Amino acid sequence: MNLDVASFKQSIIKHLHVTVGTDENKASDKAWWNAICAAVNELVYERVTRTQKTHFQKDTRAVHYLSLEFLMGRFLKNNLTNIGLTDIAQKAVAELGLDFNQICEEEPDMALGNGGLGRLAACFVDSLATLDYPAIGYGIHYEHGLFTQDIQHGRQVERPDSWREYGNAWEICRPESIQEIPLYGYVETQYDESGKIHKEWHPGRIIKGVPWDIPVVGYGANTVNILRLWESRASDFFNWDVFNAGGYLDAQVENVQAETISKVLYPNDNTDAGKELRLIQQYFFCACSIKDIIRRYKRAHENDWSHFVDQVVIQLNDTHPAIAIPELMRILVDRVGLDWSEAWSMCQNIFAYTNHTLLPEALEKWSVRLFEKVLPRHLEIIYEINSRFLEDIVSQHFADNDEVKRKLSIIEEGHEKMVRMGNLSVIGSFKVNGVAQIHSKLVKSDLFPEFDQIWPDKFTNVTNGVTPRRWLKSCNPKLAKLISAHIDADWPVHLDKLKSLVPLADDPQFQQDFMQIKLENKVELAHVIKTLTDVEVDPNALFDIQIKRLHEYKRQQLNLIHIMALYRRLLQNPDYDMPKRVFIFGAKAAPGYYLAKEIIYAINKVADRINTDERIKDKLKVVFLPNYRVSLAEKMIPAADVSEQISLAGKEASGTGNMKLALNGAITVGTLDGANIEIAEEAGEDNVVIFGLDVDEVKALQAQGYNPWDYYYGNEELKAVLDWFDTDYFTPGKPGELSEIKRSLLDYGDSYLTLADYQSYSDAHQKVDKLYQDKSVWAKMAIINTATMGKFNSDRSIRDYVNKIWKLDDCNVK
Ligand code: F58
Repeated sequence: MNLDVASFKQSIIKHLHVTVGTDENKASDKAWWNAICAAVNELVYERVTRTQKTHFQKDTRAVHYLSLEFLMGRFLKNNLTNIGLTDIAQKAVAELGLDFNQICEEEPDMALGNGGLGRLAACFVDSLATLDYPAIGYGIHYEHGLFTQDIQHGRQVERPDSWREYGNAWEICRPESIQEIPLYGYVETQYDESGKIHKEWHPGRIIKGVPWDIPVVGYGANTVNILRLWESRASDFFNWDVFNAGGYLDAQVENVQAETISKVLYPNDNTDAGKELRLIQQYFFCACSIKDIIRRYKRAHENDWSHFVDQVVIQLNDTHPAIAIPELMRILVDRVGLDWSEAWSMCQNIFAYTNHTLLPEALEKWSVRLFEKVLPRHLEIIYEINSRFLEDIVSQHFADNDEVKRKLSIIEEGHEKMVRMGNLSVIGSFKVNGVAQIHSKLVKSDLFPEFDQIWPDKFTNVTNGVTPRRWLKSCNPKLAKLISAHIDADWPVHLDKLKSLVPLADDPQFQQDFMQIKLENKVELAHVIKTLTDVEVDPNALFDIQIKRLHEYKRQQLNLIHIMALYRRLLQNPDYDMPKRVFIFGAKAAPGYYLAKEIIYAINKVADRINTDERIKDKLKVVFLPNYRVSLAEKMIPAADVSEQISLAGKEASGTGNMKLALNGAITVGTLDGANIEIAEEAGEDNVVIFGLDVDEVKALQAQGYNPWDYYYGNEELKAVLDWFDTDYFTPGKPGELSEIKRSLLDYGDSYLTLADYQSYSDAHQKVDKLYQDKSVWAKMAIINTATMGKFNSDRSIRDYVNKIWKLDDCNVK
């Protein structure tokens, strides 16, 4: 980047005056932050235009990534990193007498997602731009992203998130590309002169979709793609009718309803909300996006549809955008006038679907009744897709097997008829992928075995990845600098090059440098902990971190039980041999997930008791950091010694936090689940600590009949810890306040085999203690972890998508 400190400083001051409308004497940190963003945008916007012009001129094939969630986090540091301006900006800001890190704290996280799935989408758009692929992300411009979490008296309290209350520096409104979206109403069957049937949908409502574009700056900054997020508004044309009929107030009510669609992100992870508004959100953003795709296609090809499948590929991020399939059918058949088979063959060459979960409660279904009310024409189309599929394909492969037919049908028969979005997605897509090797295998063998029999080439794997720009270079600048001092500086785009660090793993000087940086990162995190929770922790202690959504299958309760066991051991024997340990949690629970919230409460109560117990001489500390989010992850991950990845085998599709932590030199304590398996393969078995049942053992135990009481009575320590939940030891004066956790593990059957894995988990931690006591052994393991995580670069994931699914060419933007 040909820009010097002086001119960047000038640009910031100019924007403070002309964009923010204030001056150096009055400016708050927020005003300075806005001015810096504007100075960055001056460079970014020009590249957006150039990128779009190049893609148009070269008439490139592009991927359209449809996702209900994009968990982008903050942009400023990331954009500076990607544009190559970090040093210059830091110097300019320092010369202005400001604290760069403090200014960066002014930026609210753009938290338009729940967890892994949304963050994956964010990493993918970063990689797509970095690798110069023509791509656009489509999603919803939620007014409120994921709720803010407060902890009050140990309990989670949700507050609305307002990431753009007073405007957001990074987005551009594009009123010229507004779309009108129909909803509700009825379908009329018409016949033309030749007797051909035509379906006319008379909607009961029209909603306006307003696009907001967020530039996505690739590393190296040639390509700047966009993320296009749709905001719902009342349609002018529709409201005029009501208004003219004298219904001013009614019109206002309709405005409110229309604007509700993009109001708020549903806060569930891994459960299906099943609410009307959620279906409308899904349709709203898919319909806007499909229209936008067609508008862009027509600019180059007018009404010649023969190149459409060559130019357009649409990736469905889970089943949430699956309604795009019948929507494209509707447009091609009802509007363009193509015949069914031609339209269907186009759809089947355009859509591809990524599955992110096997949990039954997360597999989306919509009641036929609801569908008929909201999207009557789409329901007809789905019925038609289904009957053709069952007649032409299923009967060919499974003759008269009614049971298979029932299972593969898009419509689930029963007390209430349901539309199965998973089946629709598989039938309407040319490729279906899981997100880690084991998960993709289970998608084929357990979730969709008959579909795999029909279309064996349809199913594939693309192991997830994370962007090393945000998750190493930008969040851990000291480690990034150390790495660049030893290997080619282009490792952020060729992450496999980290392998050249392997020989340094035995080098005492490198070990010392590496661990010194880890210590400095821990000192910084200790400050954050003190600020947020008032707990003091020793940076020399082992920092053990579990950060992810709170869910029973992720088993934060296993971690908690083990912490209680350590505490008990220390109380029984004050000389119990273990290194000083700090256990750190970050997790939001879905607001309606009762047990998850109880687990948060229990962690906090146990933390209070342990942290104030002088008998254990600070050997053990427990911290629950409130409001876990991307920007907090960026502070926690560089400081982790141990990464907790302890889901029940077969339940975590992949995980991506596991990759970020290992990349930053944390040792994984994990089950053979999701991407942990591939992390262990890459790092080598000696450099991770694996415990617990594997997928086959889980299945065998469940088949034989799992009885958690056997483990309770069979393990004296486990029994004592579980019984502790019934006392008032952690909740003085309130015995039994934590009992629900014990009940879930014993009386309600322990669905995620926590007790079965307990002993093995405890043994794994004893192994960790031993390893940590030898500083050189630990340093070597940590370095090897960083050095071998090259595979988990999201650039590699994107290249896999390109080669296996999207078949795109990269496009150089000058
Ligand atoms: C996650 N899914 C998987 N879903 O659980 C995780 O293993 C995987 O690494 C990640 O996707 C990326 O592939 C996930 O985050 C959700 O949050 C959905 C949000 C909408 C409702 C249903 C769950």
